[in-house]
Amino acid sequence: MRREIHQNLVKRNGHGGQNGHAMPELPPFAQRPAPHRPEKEFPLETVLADDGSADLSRLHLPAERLVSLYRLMVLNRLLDERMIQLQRQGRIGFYIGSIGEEATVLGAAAAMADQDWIFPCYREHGAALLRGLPLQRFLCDLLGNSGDLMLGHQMPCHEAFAAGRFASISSPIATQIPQAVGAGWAARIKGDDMVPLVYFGEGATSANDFHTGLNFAGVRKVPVVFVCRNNGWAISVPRERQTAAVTFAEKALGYGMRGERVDGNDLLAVYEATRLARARAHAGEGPTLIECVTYRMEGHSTSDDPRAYRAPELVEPWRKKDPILRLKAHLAWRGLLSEADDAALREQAQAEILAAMREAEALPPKPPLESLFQGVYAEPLWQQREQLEELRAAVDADPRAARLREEG
Ligand SMILES: Cc1ncc(C[n+]2csc(CCOP(=O)(O)OP(=O)(O)O)c2C)c(N)n1
Repeated sequence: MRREIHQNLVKRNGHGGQNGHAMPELPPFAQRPAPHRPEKEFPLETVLADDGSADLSRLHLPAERLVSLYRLMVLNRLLDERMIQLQRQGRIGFYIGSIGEEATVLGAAAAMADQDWIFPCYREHGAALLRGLPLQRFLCDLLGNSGDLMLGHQMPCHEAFAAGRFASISSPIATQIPQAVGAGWAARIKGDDMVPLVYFGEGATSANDFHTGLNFAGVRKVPVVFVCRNNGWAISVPRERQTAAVTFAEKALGYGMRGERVDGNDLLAVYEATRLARARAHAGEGPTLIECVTYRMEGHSTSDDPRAYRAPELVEPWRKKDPILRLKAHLAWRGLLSEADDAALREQAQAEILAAMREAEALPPKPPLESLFQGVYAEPLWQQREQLEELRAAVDADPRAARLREEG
């Protein structure tokens, strides 16, 4: 039987390679050129020029959608700035934002279809908002209060929004990669038109789950889009310490899939690369790894101080490449946004954030005790019911119980 299969394979693929697979004709070993030149084969794709102009034939985004994405980028930026301030004031415990990376986050999410699941890392709050997560609910997650969709079970900034197909965030680096591949593989088996989008930082490419996920996706031609946010840093580890490769995009070659390298501060380039990757995946052509080259302008999170390991001069050149300024220049170039429009839109975004924060802070500060095991199992286990009873009794016996009960 085995011999028959082997003979069939040989018949199908011809002789020459391992297991009968045909190998391409190459010059003799010693005369072969170096395998590839990544800088040439994975050039940095840019659509937006420095002056805001762009080849409009490469745009597949209606003007209105572009303006609304710009508005969301601004909201995302102002939200991050405000939340960092609130953390410093002690009103929230922790924050992790995407200042400087908004084009990568929003450009990729905007290019996917509504039915596609998003598997986030932890900097993609903009994508959750794009998928309809109400701002007030996001803020409740930061407070872990009674309005928190995660019922206080997750750490802050680990929102999930099932209604918007935005999957739960896992803190351990890269775990979302095989999860997304599994979702894509399941969709393919079921015949669903669903292509997952998975985000991760360049640091995640050093984790086993990156290899496991990409290898499986390559072998099985799983419909999935991998977006590597190469923001230069994994906390204090610079990009150069993460890989000896020239680019992250070239890693796609080793998994037999297509790799792209785009300017991650150019919303139009990120959108276009993701749109094409989604179309290929949908057409059965398998996965794509997209490296978005961007920069983490702030610390890793509010628990980090980049001054300890990063010279400020390194950040300066990136200020000129700010993704929001670049898209604003483009909108101005096309006559889609005036300075007055921009000022009004910023004012509106600030007001929205303040109103949402006011509403979130007015809610009872804790989810009800009963929600402790909610969503853990379909039906609570007897052990969990018992533990909850014990806890309830302990809370009632505590002199501070009245206050705790008041808080919910
Ligand atoms: C498996 C694992 N190892 C280490 C950590 C600690 N950790 C949290 S964030 C982070 C850096 C990740 O950097 P990168 O993947 O480049 O994403 P970025 O934060 O830059 O967006 C590390 C090492 C973790 N969360 N999980």
